[in-house]
Amino acid sequence: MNKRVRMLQFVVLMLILTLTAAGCSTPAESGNTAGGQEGEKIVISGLKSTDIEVSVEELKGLDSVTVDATSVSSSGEENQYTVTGPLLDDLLKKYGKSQCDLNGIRLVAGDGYSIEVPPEVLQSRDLILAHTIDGQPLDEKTRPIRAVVPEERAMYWIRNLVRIEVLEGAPQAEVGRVYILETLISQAAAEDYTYYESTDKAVKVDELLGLLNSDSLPDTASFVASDGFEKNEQLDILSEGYIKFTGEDAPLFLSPDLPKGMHIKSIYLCTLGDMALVSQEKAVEVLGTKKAEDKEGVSLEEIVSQAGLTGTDMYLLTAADGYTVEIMKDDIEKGIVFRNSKGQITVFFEGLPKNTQVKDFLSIERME
Ligand SMILES: Nc1nc2c(c(=O)[nH]1)N[C@H]1C(S)=C(S)[C@@H](COP(=O)(O)O)O[C@H]1N2
Ligand SMILES: [Mo]
Repeated sequence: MNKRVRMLQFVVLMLILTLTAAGCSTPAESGNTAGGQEGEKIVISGLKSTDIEVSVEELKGLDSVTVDATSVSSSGEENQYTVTGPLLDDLLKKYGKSQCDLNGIRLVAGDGYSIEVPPEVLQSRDLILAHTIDGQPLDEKTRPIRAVVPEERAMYWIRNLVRIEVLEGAPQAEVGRVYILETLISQAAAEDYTYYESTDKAVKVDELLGLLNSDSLPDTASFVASDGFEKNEQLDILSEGYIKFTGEDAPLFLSPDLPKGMHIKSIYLCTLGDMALVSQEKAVEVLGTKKAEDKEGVSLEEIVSQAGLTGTDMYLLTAADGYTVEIMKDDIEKGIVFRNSKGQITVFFEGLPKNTQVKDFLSIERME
């Protein structure tokens, strides 16, 4: 009985396959992998003055490598794959470029996922433009190409790769002002945000950026999470999302419109051109605390140096209500940053006059 049912299923399946194949207008040409779709291509921008289109056919014609690679997701889940495809570097060579000379690339998928691959990764790893995985053509959500970067986390292994943007590599600006993320967030309108089963509080990134009142925001922001994870993201993408500041993984960048893989968990540091944002709460986790009189908090000196704000004789500290205090370089080490009983992030200087204490501590900047 069971056998006959399966036989019947097989016959029906074959019939469907035959009919579907017969319905196709153009017969597959030789050399076209079964299941491959005609006209599949990727676009490369930033290499020449105009975009370059590279067909999957063309990629299959290049020398290819086949390697066993393990992908590791952000949650630690591991998957083994045997991937086949040309190296990005071999493709670049056709245009007189080399992967290790690039200042970064952005891989863009058709499903809204995208990720920047930094120069350090480009210099030390192979990037395979996989057209075949485990001996099979790619499935619907993975084609036309999956980028595979063996030894690097799966966030770079982008499925449904449709575009490679060669980036210019923005010159690294020196940080001149450091904001405390919690105080900045307290100045924005909090909204309820339901994430999985819990409803937490979130603010719009766009509103936060507005509070920075900078007339020259960069194109990209660099993040460091409290577990050491690093990632760059485009401001255009960030502007569409939220920072969830309560509950699981906070401070968490997320957006209802973005694939989950683009969320950034436990943000410790965010650098935006000549500005840096630091989470006091994550700084406590990363740097630990010290005591000054009856207060316990993170060393201001350490925050300033982690954010890259150095080399000045005088600093200006600003509170959310506009209160300011000037502090000499040598006194910075006396400062600790803590959350007071009212929940305000506060900076306190051991041994300095009481009016140097700044409640709702918003920022510290270099004074010229
Ligand atoms: N197109 C596309 N590619 C993607 C993603 C995505 O959402 N869309 N997620 C990335 C992330 S964050 C991870 S961890 C891996 C998951 O890959 P796996 O299914 O092979 O484990 O795919 C990466 N590639
Ligand atoms: Mo991921």
